[in-house]
Amino acid sequence: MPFIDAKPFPFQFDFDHIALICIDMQRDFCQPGGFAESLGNNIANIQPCIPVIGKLQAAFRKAGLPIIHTKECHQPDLSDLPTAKRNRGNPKVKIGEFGPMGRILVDGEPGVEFVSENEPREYEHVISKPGKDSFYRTDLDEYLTRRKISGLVITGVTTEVCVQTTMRCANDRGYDCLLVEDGTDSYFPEFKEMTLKALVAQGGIVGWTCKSDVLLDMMAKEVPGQTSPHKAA
Ligand code: TIU
Repeated sequence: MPFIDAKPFPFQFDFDHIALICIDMQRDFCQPGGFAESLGNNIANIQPCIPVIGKLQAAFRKAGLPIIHTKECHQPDLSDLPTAKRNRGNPKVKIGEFGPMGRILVDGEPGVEFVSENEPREYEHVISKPGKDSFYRTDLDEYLTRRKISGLVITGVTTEVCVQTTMRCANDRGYDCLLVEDGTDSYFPEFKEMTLKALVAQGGIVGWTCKSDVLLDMMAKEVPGQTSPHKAA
C-alpha cells in the first residue's frame, strides 16, 4: 500500500477502501447570481479548485474508485430549512426565493446543479444535504459502510464551512480523512489557510492534508489491486 507525502505525516492510501468526496461543487456556490453571491461573497476566490477537482475525479474514475458528490439544498416546500438558516446573514435573496438560477438552494433548481467541470457520472453517488455536515440527515455513513470505505479524500467548497464540518464529522466516525489543499477553496483565503493548519495540528487531530500533484503522481504510477471491490460496482 503506497504512502504519500502529507501533513502532518505520510498518509497510507488503501486502494481497496478509499473514496473521493466532492463537496458542494454547485453553481449556487461557484457562479454569479447564486447563494454565495447573495451572501456578499467573492466567488472569484473559489474558482482555482474547480480544475483540480476535475483532475482528481478523472484519476479516481481511471482507478475504478468510488466518487461521492454532495449538494447543499432543501426540499421545494422548505420543510427541511430551519428558520434560523433562512434568516442568517441577512442575504439579499433568501433560500427558497427566486434568483437568476432559479430558487436559491432548492433541490432540482439549476443553481443547485454541479458546475460542468465537476459533474457526477451516472453511476456515482450523489447526496442532497440540508446542512453543512455531509452526514446530517443523509445516507453517507450507510453508503460508506456498505462499500467498506474507511478513508476519504476530501475536496470541495468552502474550506472552513462544509468541507471542514464534514471532515470533522467523518473523523469522529472513524474515517481517515485526507483533505487536498488545492482541491478546496474559501471565499476568504485567510480562513482557508488557518483551517488547513488547524485540521492537521496536534498530530493530525482531524486528519491529513496533501497537494493534488502528490496524489495524482502516485495514482498514475500505482496499479490498484485487481480484486478491488469497487471495480465491479
Ligand atoms: N457560505 C459558505 O461559505 N458555505 C456554505 O454555505 N456552504 C458550503 O460550504 N458548501
